[in-house]
Amino acid sequence: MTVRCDRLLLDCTLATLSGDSGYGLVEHAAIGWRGGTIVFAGPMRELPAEPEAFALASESVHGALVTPGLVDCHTHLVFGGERADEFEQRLEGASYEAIARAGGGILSTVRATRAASEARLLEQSLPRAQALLRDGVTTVEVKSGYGLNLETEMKMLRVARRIGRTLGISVRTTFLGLHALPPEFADRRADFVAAASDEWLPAVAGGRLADAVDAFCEGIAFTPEEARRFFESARGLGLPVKLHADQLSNLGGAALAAAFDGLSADHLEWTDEAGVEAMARAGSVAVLLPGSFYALRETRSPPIAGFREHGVPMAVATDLNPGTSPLRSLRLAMNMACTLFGLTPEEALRGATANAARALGLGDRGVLAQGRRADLVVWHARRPAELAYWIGDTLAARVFAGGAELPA
Ligand code: DI6
Ligand code: FE
Repeated sequence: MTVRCDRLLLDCTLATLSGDSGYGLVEHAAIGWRGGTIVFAGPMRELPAEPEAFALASESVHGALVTPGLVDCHTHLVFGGERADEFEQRLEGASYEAIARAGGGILSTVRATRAASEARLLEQSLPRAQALLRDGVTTVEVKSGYGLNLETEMKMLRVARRIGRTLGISVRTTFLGLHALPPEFADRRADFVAAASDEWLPAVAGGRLADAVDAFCEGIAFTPEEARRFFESARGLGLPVKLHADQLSNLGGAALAAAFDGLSADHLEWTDEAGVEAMARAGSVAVLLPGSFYALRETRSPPIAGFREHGVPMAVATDLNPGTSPLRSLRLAMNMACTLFGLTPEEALRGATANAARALGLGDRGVLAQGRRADLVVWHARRPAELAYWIGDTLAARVFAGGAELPA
């Protein structure tokens, strides 16, 4: 019996990313889907019928590269205002930590985010998600963390979900409950951690507003013990954890995330061998964020060789945020991961597709194969390495999410 597709693309150069390594390249390929699900991805000669009999609509893409829709698995793209003033201060020599300790940094964005109405926050945040989509991102993770009170955290998470519905892309939300200590809790750290863990987290989970939780474990933020307290509450509610770990110093964050079977540990510039081994045992994904490494002019690279050696899957994300990574292009993050961290273009593409999906706990996407979601991109490119190679501008020709073509 012939399976019929709604849409069939012919003459594709497919990078399926299926299998554990390699691009999964198939030349002279076709990909077809019905509803939101792929029903065929393979060589044209293996199509079970003539295209006209097999699909309601078929067309050639003339050899263009087709990949899974990109997945940006770590962003903070919902926020009020911007921090170009801090960019200027850093160029004059102020450090990120010094600006944060003086009440700027994250707290300055908290003030702007609290002050913004929900409609205004959506209006400010939507173009950032649109920029990602325009260059091939069909799934994006968005963290809260600029509210630091329940009302504003929930407002951020609702705005994130609305962005997904408005643009037709998938949005996964993460409750970043421990990001910074707000002024009303100054000198009351334990009370803040208790409120975030025992009151706000259950409320967010009860409202089904978060798919995971996250914390910022760092000298200028929260200790491993505080993060552990928060994670225990998340575990009790059945929510998976992610962690901003070992970005500016080694506090053992990677091992902490692994101890909670974390979906991922992110940043990881200072992660040591024990942290890498713990992640390998737990199956946690190493999310690399070269945008903040670049913007802060960091010099210590994450332990890429160790991740490779121990088989820790690596993902690449933008960390799109107003302070340390005002980066609105996942492809540029892929380029930076190659140039700054030494990833191969193949690792960068796997890191923005299959491994990024894994960092979000999503088993239905990130590769092109029968049964997976029909999230895919047709590129103005023929070789997969071009995606990490070209710098600036967009390269996506057509973007399909859940089988539907999205307006450019
Ligand atoms: N790590 C980061 O890179 C961002 N948050 C975090 O926990 C920075 C957020 C900001 O500076 O606004
Ligand atoms: Fe971040």
